[in-house]
Amino acid sequence: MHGKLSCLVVFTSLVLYGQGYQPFQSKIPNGDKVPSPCDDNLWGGVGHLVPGGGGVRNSFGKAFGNGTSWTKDLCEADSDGDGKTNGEELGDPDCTWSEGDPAPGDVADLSHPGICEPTDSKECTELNDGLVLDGCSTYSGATQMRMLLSVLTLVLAFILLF
Ligand SMILES: [Ca+2]
Repeated sequence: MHGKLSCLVVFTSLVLYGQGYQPFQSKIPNGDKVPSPCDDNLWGGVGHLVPGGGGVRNSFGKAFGNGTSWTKDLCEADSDGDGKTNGEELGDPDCTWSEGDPAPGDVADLSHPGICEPTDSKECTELNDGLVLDGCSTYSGATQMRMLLSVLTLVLAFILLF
């Protein structure tokens, strides 16, 4: 009885931790390969202020909206204001990609569509307005809260088990 309940709790915890951005990654070109301007890691939650996704959205996330698709308008827009269109940043400069197509472009040429780069330029410092600072501090905000919830759930599962 306790075993089944614990499994359910662990499963729910993992689902909660994993959700947030993954359903959206497949809706934009190279959605799971967007580099972080802060380090060598990927920025999984492309539309969010923190790399792990969840919480407040960045300019690209706001433009993307809720569950919409990769439209020509979104592709041609420059959401972060750095002079490159969202399509150029995500490897689809001609805006020909559709959900389900193979990932376009060269991974090495990708950049973040919701963060003005180079981040240390004067214009980008203003445009990003603290965004990069938030994102570059590890486990801030929503990510930290979700990790805490997962750990608490796991602890509860072990208490129930033993
Ligand atoms: Ca841009």
